[in-house]
Order: sequence, then structure tokens, then C-alpha cells
Amino acid sequence: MIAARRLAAAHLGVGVGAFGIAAFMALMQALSRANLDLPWRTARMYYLSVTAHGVLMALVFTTFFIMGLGVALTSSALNRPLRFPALGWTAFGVALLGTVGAAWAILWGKATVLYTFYPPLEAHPAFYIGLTLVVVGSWLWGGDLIATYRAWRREHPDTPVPLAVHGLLATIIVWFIATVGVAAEMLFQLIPWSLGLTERIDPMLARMLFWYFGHPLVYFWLLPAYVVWYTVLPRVAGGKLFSDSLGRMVFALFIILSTPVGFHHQFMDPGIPAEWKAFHAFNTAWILFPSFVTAFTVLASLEVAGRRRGATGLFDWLGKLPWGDPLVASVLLSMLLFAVGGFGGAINASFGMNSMVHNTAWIQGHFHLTVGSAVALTFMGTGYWLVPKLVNRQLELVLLARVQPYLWFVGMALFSFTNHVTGLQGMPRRVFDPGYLGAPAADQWRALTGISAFGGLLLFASAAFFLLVMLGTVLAGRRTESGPLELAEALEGPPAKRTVFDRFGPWVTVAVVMVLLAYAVPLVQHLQLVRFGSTGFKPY
Ligand code: HEM
Ligand SMILES: [Cu+2]
Repeated sequence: MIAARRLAAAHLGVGVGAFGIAAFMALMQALSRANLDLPWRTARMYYLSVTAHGVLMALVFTTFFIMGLGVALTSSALNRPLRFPALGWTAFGVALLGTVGAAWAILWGKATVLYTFYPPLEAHPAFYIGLTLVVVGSWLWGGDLIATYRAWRREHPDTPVPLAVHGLLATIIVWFIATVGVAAEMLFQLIPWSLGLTERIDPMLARMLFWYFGHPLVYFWLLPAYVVWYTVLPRVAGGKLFSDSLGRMVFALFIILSTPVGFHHQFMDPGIPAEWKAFHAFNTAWILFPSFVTAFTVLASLEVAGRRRGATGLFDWLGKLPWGDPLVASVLLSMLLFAVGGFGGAINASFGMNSMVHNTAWIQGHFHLTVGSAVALTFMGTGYWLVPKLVNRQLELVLLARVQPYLWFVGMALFSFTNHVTGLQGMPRRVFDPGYLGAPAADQWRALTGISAFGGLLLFASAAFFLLVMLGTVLAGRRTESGPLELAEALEGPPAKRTVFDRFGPWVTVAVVMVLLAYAVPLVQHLQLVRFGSTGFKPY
């Protein structure tokens, strides 16, 4: 158990380090967007920075945090060490090696391809190989957790697995299915091409494979946050989980619905027949359902907590919640931001309205509410709860930890609101030139991008608070006895027997069928086209 905690702490350390570098990059971008004259401001620096920020935040911080959280919660909830501790460390090492390779390529200016790495933009092979190693590391991690679960299962054939582990296993399954796409893109397209073994690459195929991976990727980020909402939040807030079985259903549904939706990122792409886009849009509408159930269950659990703390009226339970606790505040505020983000997401996913917001600042407004807040702010809150237990020290700089979520909330509200508005006015994202190549509306956008940059400053300050608290805790926190990671109990008591939601086999089968339904025909059709491909471009 101690060993698992050390492994988890190592993962969180790398994740938080990546977060710190990425937050600094973000500050430069936000200022650059507002046309502030920074001395080092060049197009090359801008794209280097946006690539570093996107990769380190969305791919490295998230993955390492999730791996660490997975190790800590699994070994604690199942009350046993990892099945293969050495494999756990190997996974960590491989992912770290990959991160170092990719980060080197980005920071040395050899990979200004943004975190979506769409060809024909071309990066140094170290970038692609590095990211592939991160995925390979995560596969080893997932395999180890599954092996740990199986060992536990052999000893407990009829007991439902604790909900936290159920959610993590669903996360791993979603991830295994999803990464088939990006692995194919890397191994068959990007790596041979960047090594010079092939001259041309098919950008349309690459986008299809990327987004096959890219949407379930967001559920790889989100499900561990949901695990925290279901199993940690109610306990810390002083309540119980309203319904364990609803939670199990939600995670099972994500297994089947996460993947067959990728074309909703490609509504504007040529070469994909409209009926397939419509099918993916239809599936996307369904995937809102488990998130609505989550909102219901988590809010009901919070009401239970508020009532146990003495609330009697219709809504006064909200005020009774411990809003000063860093974990509770982080999660509640992340949920509020997520509610707005989810609303915007429904707009993105609507075939017609997507054309209004596609590739505009709206999109960055949207995903900073979802992955940038629902996930990242929940993870920061989780850090306040988990890291002291992993290193056996008390949380340091508690005041900063209390203020930090609110600062993030205000900063993000400003940042994201302004980006949604300028996006609707047509302001493109990922553009270096603050004059937008003479776009007539550029003057109109200036005030709003200024407010957005101010929001970015607050976000950066909030990120710095988080880093200070983490550093302070690990280096100078007062030593404590090691305690258990206590998870929420269900209101109806522990689940008595395994139901269909506890058996992963059928869900995986349905998921594979859904993937084939959604992708087999368009993929085969695409491969039958005459494909010329493109040579690579390295603009910087
Ligand atoms: C410190 C707080 C943050 C600030 C101030 C910030 C700001 C920004 C800005 C200004 C951009 C560039 C938009 C453009 O010019 O196109 C950006 C892009 C992005 N951010 Fe953040 N961000 C923050 C936190 C996060 C977090 C926590 C995540 C995810 C975990 C995240 C994920 C991304 C991604 C994926 C991109 C897209 C990069 C691309 O277009 O390739 N950001 N952010
Ligand atoms: Cu999506």
C-alpha cells in the first residue's frame, strides 16, 4: 500500500509539473491574444507556446494525474497492493520518457504542430514517438490496474467492486478502445512519415483516426473527475452518495457511447458523407444523458450532505455545504462551470449550429470550461485532498488553497465568456496576428480580448497558488500518520449483488459493435478513394 502511494505521488508530481509549465505558457498566449507587446512575441514563439500549453495541459497533466489517481484509489479501495508493482513503475518510466521526448521537441521549436498534430503540419519524430510512448505507458498502467482488479475478483467472486474502481475500470476500457485510433495514426502514418520512410501523408485519414480517438479522450479526462464527484465529494461534504447503482449505470453507458461520435469534430470536413455525420450527431445527443444523470445524482448527494448538516428548507442545504473546504469548493465551482460548458457543447454538437462556432474563439471558451475547469479544477481540488495523504503531511498554505478555486472560477468566467462572445462574432482561434490579417471586426474584439487576458492573469495567479500549496505541502507540511482514503458510502447501503452494470464483457461487446457501425463504412469508403496525400510542412 505504501508502495502504491509512492507510485501515485510520483505520477502526480510529473502531472503537476507539466501543469505549471503549461500555465506559464498560457499567460503568454492570453497576453498575446490581447495584443500586448511582449518583447519575445513572434509567430514562432506563439505557436511553440500554444503547442506546449495544449500538449502539457491536455495530454500530459491529465494523463499523469489520472494514472496517479487510478493507482491510489484502486489499491486503497480494494485494500491491496498493485498486482504487478514493477509494471506500475515501468508504465510511469515509459510515459515519463515519452513526455521528455515530446517536450524537448516542442520547447526546442521542432514541433509547432499544436496538440492536435494535424498533418501535413510536420514535427520532429521525437514528438510523435514521445506521445506514442505516453500512450504505451498508459496501456501498461491500465493493464496493471485490470490485473489488480482480477486478483481481487478471484477472492470476491460475487461482491460488486467499489464504485470508484468500477469508474476507473470504465475509464481504462474507454481509453483502450480510443487509443486504437491514435496508435494507428502514429504507427502507420505520422511516425514513418516524419522519419522520411514515406513521402506523403493522407491528412483526411489522419483526421478521421485522430477524432476517433479525440472524443473518447475527453471521457478519459472526465470519468476520473466523475469518480471524484461520486465517491470523494459526498464524503468530504459530510453526506452520502445518493445512488450507487445510478453511478454504475453512468460509467457503463460511457463505455458504449464515448467513441461512435468522433465526426462531430469533423462536421466541416469534406469527404465524409452527411448521413454519417448525422449518425454521429445523433449518438452525441445520447451521450448527454449519463452526464445529466450525474448532475442529478451528485446534486442529490449534496442535498443529503446539507440536510445532515442541519438544513431543513427547500434550498438552504446549498448554504450548509462546506464551501471553505478546498476540495468541496473546487468541485462545486468546477460543476457550475461545467454546466455552462455542457450547454455550449450541445451547440457544438448540433450539425447546423456548429458552422457558426467552428474554429472560432468560442471553442477555446468551451473547452476551458470542460477539460480546463470541470476536469482541471476537480483535479486541483483532488490534489488538496489526496497529496497530503500520499506524502503523510498536512496541507500547507491552507488559505491559498481555499482562495484558489474561487480565483479560478472568476478568471475562467471572464476568460470563457469573452471567448464565447468573440467567437460568435467570428474571431478565429489559433491565430497569431492580433489584427487578424485586417479583419474589419478586429477593433471590435480588442476590448473583449483585453478582458479575456485579464481573466487569464487571474487564472495564472490561481494556478500559481495551487503550485505553491502543492510544493509547500510536499516540502514543508507537518508530518502526520498515514490515514486511509475514505470514500463515500451509498445512502441505500453497500450494493448487495452484482448487476448487469457490474459485468464489463457485454458493455465492451456493444461498444465494439457501435464503433464498427459508426466507422467501418466511412473508413472503407475513404480508403477506396484515390488518395494523393501531401508532403509535410514545417512553417517554423
Ligand atoms: C492557467 C490557466 C489557463 C489559461 C490562462 C489558458 C489560456 C489559453 C489560451 C490563451 C489559449 C490559446 C488560444 C489561441 O490563441 O488559440 C489556450 C489554448 C488551450 N488550452 Fe488553455 N488556458 C489555461 C488552462 C488550461 C487547462 C487547465 C487546460 C486543460 C487541462 C487547457 C487546455 C488548452 C488547450 C487544449 C488549448 C488548445 C491549444 C491549441 O489550440 O492547440 N488550458 N489556453
Ligand atoms: Cu467531441
